[in-house]
Amino acid sequence: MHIQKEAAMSEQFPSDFVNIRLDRLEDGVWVATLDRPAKRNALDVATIEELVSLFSNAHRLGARAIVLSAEGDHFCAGLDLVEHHRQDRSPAEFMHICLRWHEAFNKMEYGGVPVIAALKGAVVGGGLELASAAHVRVADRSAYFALPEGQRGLFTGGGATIRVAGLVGKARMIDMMLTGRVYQQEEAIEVGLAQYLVDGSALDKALEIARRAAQNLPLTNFAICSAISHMQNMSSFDAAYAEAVVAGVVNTQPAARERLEAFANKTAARVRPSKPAT
Ligand code: 1HE
Repeated sequence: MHIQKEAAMSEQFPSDFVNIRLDRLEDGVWVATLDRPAKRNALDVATIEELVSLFSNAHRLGARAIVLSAEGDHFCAGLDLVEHHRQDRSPAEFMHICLRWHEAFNKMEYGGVPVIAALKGAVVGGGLELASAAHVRVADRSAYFALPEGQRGLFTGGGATIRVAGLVGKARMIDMMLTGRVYQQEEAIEVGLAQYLVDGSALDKALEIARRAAQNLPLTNFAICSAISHMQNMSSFDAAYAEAVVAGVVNTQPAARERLEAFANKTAARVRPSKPAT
């Protein structure tokens, strides 16, 4: 009975999505594509609910890694400003909107499934908040990063004060908001907004990273893509304790025995310096 219910749920998921397209590839790699290019993938209420559903269910439904991509020339233009303008929300209503953003982005960051963002064009406002909840960010040469809220009479509400400040430091975030400063290309990498800059397609590189990550054991990836974030929220003393507990569980998992045996037998790959760029 229970199994039937689960199966029915997984069949439905995510057939009711409108603004996100989901392609499940081989080996549990999923590609989730923001699919509202006519609105530059602006995040309206419906899209945020789809993100909550996607990232709440992905681990349970067998995703081993997720590439977060976008249709059109731009990754994401942030909060749907037209919807926000038309709705004329009260402070309490907008607070609850922000709480749903946090639900979506927390499920993404703490959900235990590696999320690799493939970035292009505008990665701005709430779009940068979304990207900063991913575990790895890959930018192509068209990608540019900004927090235009300051100029629009707004403030960030989707976690930028935590995640963007965490990536670039509070001084840079304050400057971005006060002046509308835009980061792109090598400078964006230098300040920590993305970890990879590619001449070709960010999606191809993100897929390569996702496929590689998906080869790790799921419990190991769960720890990497959940425990590290949780531990940043703890005192060093408590984080060290939590690390020991997580390592106790992960480092003794039966599935790891084969990999340890291969190392002991000298059949496993050794860690070597990467090849110098040619
Ligand atoms: C939008 C949005 C949007 C585009 N909400 N509809 N974010 C921003 O301040 C970014 C606002 N957007 C832009 O600066 C530009 O639109 C872009 C640089 C992203 C793209 O420029 P462009 O020239 O390719 O497109 P466009 O002509 O400006 O817009 C095309 C359509 O997308 C148009 O709709 P149309 O029906 O008139 O064709 C735009 O209205 C629509 N569009 N961006 C709604 N953001 C939880 S707090 C989070 C705080 C924030 O994120 S504040 C938002 C910051």
